[in-house]
Amino acid sequence: MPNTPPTPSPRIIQLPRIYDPRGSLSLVEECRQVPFPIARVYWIYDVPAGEERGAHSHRELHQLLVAVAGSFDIELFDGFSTERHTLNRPFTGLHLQPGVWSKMTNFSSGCVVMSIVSAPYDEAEYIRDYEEFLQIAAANGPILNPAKPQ
Ligand code: T46
Repeated sequence: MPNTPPTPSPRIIQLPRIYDPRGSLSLVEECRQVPFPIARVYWIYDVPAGEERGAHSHRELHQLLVAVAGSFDIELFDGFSTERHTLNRPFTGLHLQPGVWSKMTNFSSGCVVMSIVSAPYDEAEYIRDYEEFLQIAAANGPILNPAKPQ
């Protein structure tokens, strides 16, 4: 069996890293590393051990998630396929698209998740009901692997 490396996910975005003897610096710029206009930034921290976050989807919102400290796991589901990622580098972002159900688990102690997003906060934009999500997902069609036969 050939030892082929996994295909890199198009959702994983490597950010610039600038290092020198004083330490490292990473950055994001609108419409460059972040493939959408930036309207808001929020961050998640002090997550108790074993706690889960997310478990919802968005109608229109694009996000770039970065574990700026520590690590967490995220599971993505578009109604057709599932993808799992571990974010554990302050120079690696995950592009979370609208129409994808995401669940975040396994937060390490001291984890800080920064999320750069495309619109101001609007609760009406969330899909928190799983049955509603499944209906919308069926109508949307595959998002994570659009070329995969249904
Ligand atoms: C997402 C995942 C990855 C606000 O008032 N303004 C904000 O900008 C945000 C993000 C949240 N809130 C309020 C809404 C809730 O009353 O903060 C409370 C906690 O939000 P939520 O339960 O949605 O948190 P998470 O961690 O489950 O989800 C968050 C984002 O809300 C969501 O967009 O995709 O992180």
